[in-house]
Amino acid sequence: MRTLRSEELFERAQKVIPGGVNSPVRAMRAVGRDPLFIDSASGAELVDVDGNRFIDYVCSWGPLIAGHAHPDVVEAVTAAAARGTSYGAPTQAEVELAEQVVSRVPSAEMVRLVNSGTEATMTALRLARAATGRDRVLKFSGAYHGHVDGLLADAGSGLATQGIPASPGVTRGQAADTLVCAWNDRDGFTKFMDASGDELAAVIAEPLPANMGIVPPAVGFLELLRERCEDCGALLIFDEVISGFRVSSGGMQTLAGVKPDLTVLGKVLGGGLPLAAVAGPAASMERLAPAGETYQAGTLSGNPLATAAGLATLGLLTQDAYAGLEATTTKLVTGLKEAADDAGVPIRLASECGLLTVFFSDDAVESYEGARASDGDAFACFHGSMLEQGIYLPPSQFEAWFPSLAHDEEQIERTIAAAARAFEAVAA
Ligand code: KE4
Repeated sequence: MRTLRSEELFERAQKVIPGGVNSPVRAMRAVGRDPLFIDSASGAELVDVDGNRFIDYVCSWGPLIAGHAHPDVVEAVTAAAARGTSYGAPTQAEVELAEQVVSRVPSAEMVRLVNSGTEATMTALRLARAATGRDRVLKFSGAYHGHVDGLLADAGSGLATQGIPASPGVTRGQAADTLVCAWNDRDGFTKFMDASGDELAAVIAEPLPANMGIVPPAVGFLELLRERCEDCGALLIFDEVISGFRVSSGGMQTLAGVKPDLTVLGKVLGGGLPLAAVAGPAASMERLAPAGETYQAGTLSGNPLATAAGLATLGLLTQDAYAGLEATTTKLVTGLKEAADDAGVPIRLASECGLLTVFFSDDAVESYEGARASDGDAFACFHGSMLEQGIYLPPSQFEAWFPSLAHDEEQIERTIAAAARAFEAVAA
């Protein structure tokens, strides 16, 4: 079958798939262009259906920390597939993967594997409500925890406010149990917890927010969440779907030295196949059926292909690998800052090992409000210039670049050289 061109495929796709894509951000609407259809990828490189080659910094939005089509991952998945793709029965690989999570993630004594980050956060909330007998949860504006109805809630006006539906189809009742507080707002969070903390089943946070761009926690903020949840009996849930196994082997909770009550994991854990997880102390996790009464299930949960990809990926994440990823991230951040300075373009850079965001802003970005104040036109201009130069960046200011173990010296240098020209285009 002849491979069609992106624009032909997109035209066809829009007739049979809403918006022509199976996940909104892929449509590239935020940067005012149509999506590229990808034909293949290897290492740090993507090839689109028109044969254009790109250095990839989306990497499937985080899962491909070892790069595309890593031989170890391909071999593991191929071998697993040859033995059967799904049994609907327990397998050794699920036990081994759960043991790997327990050995890496400080808060994990037990693990339930599911198929997506959304399923994992939904399960974590249900566990917290079952454990506390309380209904309400608090999230932070700008954080994304998957498309769980109750978490698609926007902040109203003011401080920690009752959630309002952030999407048609989410009922006021579903949003009403979600409170929304500004990220890094110590006073707002403290005031709310003083007044109503004992009504909360959980506080859920990305300990290193990456869905408003990277907006690190202010010094002491994660400790404040921990302390106040302890005081009021709410569970602290860290959504480490992005930061887990990326910023360090034990995720952000290891870097920050703050242990949550439940951890949500995904992306890297599945190595590019559908796999996510909820992890936590046995006392909490054994509430899940069939050990306990809290129901949760999934036909393909822990399936052999995804667990094979996950085990192969985790096997590549040695301390040397993290040191290399850290070095790559630092080289990128340093080069991008210099290139922007040379072009006279004001940016703010936020990063941790394995991820970074370039905000087109002259002010510090410490909250979602700050991220939204960034210059979207400058971002779109930069993104377009980088794409033209063969650099494939996340098509949204509110996402992160995901360098991988596969990004080599030459590709980093090429990226920085392209950025110098792209910043010049922004400045023009
Ligand atoms: P999924 O249901 O998409 O597997 O995971 C949801 C999720 C949960 N928690 C965090 C912190 C997440 O970042 C995500 C999903 N991340 C987005 C990108 N920021 C996925 C990309 C997409 O939606 O297409």
